Amino acid sequence: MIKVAVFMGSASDEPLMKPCVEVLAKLGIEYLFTVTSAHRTPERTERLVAELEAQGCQVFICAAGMAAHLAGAVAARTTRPVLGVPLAASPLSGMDALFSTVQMPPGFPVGTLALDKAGAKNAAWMAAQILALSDPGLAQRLKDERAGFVAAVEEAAVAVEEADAARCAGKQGS
Ligand code: RP5
Repeated sequence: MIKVAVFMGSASDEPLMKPCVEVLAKLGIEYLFTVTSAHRTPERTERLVAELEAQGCQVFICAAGMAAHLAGAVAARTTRPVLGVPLAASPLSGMDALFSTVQMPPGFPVGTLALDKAGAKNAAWMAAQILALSDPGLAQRLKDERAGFVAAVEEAAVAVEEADAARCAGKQGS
């Protein structure tokens, strides 16, 4: 069953949004990754939200650049959580998409993540955390992934400290 829908305003957004579905796949979350536009295909967007909601989709992730109204348009049609990823797709470097995505009227929130790939990844992590509230197996997988992040930082710290110690020892010896 599709648990998360990942919408992009254009196929040109795919390179920035691929990391989102890679995280969902890694966590074993079923998703739909597709293109639909608030402006170019408003009827398709409306139909997709209704159909996916009826099928049990729990979270909608919406990414768009420029006048990025996709997340807001989806938030207008569902009370399920909507996460927005603003994309830098214009000479305004994403400020246009950020403001369009984040500035929603009260009662129609869009949980807005960072721009581009960082936001794409965190939208998937956030969706997973929402789903994990009612999925103990997923909650455990998230804890395991966190442990992996901790181990990676600790390994990096040891590597940097050892390299620095070797550099200092080299200087003293010369
Ligand atoms: C937005 O306009 C899309 O999300 C994309 O970021 C941007 C440009 O779209 P294309 O002209 O490349 O289709 O709606």
